[in-house]
Amino acid sequence: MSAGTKGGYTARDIEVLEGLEPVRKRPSMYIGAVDSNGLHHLLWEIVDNSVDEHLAGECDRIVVTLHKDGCSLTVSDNGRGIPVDVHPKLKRPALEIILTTLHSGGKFSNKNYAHSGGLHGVGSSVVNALSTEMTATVHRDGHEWFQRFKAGRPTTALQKVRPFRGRGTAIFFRPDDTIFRKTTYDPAVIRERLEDMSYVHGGLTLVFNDEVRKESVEYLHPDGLLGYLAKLVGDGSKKPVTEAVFTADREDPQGKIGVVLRWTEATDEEVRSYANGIRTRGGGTHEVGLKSAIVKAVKNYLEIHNKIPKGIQLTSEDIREGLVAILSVFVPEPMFQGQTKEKLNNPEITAQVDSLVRPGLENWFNSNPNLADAIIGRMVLAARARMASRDAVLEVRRKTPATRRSTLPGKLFDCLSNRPEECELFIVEGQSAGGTAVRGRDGKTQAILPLRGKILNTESLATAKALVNQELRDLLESLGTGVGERFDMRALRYHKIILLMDADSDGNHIMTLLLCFFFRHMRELIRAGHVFLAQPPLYRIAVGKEIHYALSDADKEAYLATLPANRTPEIMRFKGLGEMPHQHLAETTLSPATRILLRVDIDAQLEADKTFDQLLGKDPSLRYELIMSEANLISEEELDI
Ligand code: 0RA
Repeated sequence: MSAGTKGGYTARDIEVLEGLEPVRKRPSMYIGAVDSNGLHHLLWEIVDNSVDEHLAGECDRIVVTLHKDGCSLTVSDNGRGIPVDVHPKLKRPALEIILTTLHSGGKFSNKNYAHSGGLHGVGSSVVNALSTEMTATVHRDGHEWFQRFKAGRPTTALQKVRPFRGRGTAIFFRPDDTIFRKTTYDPAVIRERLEDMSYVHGGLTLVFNDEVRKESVEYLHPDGLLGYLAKLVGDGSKKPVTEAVFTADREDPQGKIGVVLRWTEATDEEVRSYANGIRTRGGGTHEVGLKSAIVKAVKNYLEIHNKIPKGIQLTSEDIREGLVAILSVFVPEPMFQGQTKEKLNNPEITAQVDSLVRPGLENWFNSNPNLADAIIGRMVLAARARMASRDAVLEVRRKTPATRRSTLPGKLFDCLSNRPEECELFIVEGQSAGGTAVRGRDGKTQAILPLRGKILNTESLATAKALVNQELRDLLESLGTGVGERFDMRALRYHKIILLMDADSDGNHIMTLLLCFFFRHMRELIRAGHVFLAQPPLYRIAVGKEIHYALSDADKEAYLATLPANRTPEIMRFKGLGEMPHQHLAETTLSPATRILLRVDIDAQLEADKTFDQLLGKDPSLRYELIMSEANLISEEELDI
């Protein structure tokens, strides 16, 4: 930890803007939404303030504690402590002003690039406004200080509690359950974010105490991004092409950029980017700069050394295949874009990243020719594989009658409506199940796509190769969005895409392959909440006139146990969807009035990543076991009734 306080701070530096009523009136304007994301946003706002202290060189440890109730939290740090001196005009302590007004805090208005994402210091008062209770405990100026708040208003004055030698801040808050739909925090989400932060802010220790589950973890990675890359490549799922890692760093008044990368034998490309410490899953201008710098550096190197492979046109995709890269930038005023604010939109950063990475990478190649040759060999292989799969695609095209081309696939039973919001696509397995579904559906809004052939395991395939598979191509044509670079969510023809498979191991396998395809190649669909699992019943149990459907054996047993001894149930087991009377399928699984759908959700993305690797990666025995025990991708709370 570096010592010394940059520039004296006084309460005068705080520019007061307004009170907190607007925040309670329109919370979503400040935190995005009052859903689980918004709830977690509160925590990130508080943590970001502590991270700012770290970036100022004043704090090296942040502790997040989730209390027993599962919804209240304490965030503490060993920074300078929130200032407690009295504002000369407002005659109130700085701490109280910081936590009760929408302000631009003094330390944030000096255009210091070193602040984290969030709301640049307005954050903690927003959290206060949306909490039934908040307390601040500050160690500073030789004392412990304390103040309590309710819904953004002080309920005590700032108290000088006792003499105290250390320094730091602890903020406790309990989100307001009259504002949030659900106030319980997800420990997996918290852990993932804190772990990410520990890599991006190398040297900062982040601790998570989960008092609900009585668990505690500590994240510290002094070697920062390099450690992150080692983790991404080192778990055995990706074989590196060379041992060498390329790194580049720059820090100047305009910002800070860090890059680490290496090539692997994997057939996908994995770029993780961050802006001001926040993961930018949607990429953005910084990622564009990185990708184009890499491509240009490789092309320049090939040209200068006369190494352009003969008869092969290397595309950008070939060059970046197998690449694993981590990019972290800090900019003075980050602009985030997109529905989930996960895309960086600062135009100036593209050229800054490019000018760091391009010459650096060329240099790296020039001074390590053997390594450069190995990496280029990898790219040539990628190009060959691509050309082979393109030929395969053209082959299938030629066999398809011209009239069907670029229209909907012949086996799709489309619905009449062309309003995507109300349209649903059921993907079913096999012709007979397809027949049942077609008879049971509401033809106005429900379309059926029966899959007849095998679905390719696309876990480790580039998208172009995945689409050699006829079934996946039919699926894609039905959806209408296109894929990869050309993916366009606005063209989506159905807002609900529902996987309807038999409740047996084959059905599970197909479902997993489809989920894998969506996850690896059309992740936006899952993220936007368009992908669902249907839940067809396994049993129909009739007791007199009363009908009960059971989803599983356990479900059946549980129901039978509730029956009085004198009733004899009539139990029917559905062997498969194909053998189910279509009326039964309609009332249990298809009809929006009576069905229950599970929405597929990626809460902790890392977890999901791992699950698919395990499911569809190398080891087939592991795979089977996991499929049977079901991927943990499904949030049962997200019910659509
Ligand atoms: C305003 C000014 C200074 C520090 C902080 C706020 C501060 C805020 C938080 C929130 C959580 N932990 C925090 N630690 C510090 C600078 C104070 C100075 O110059 O001494």
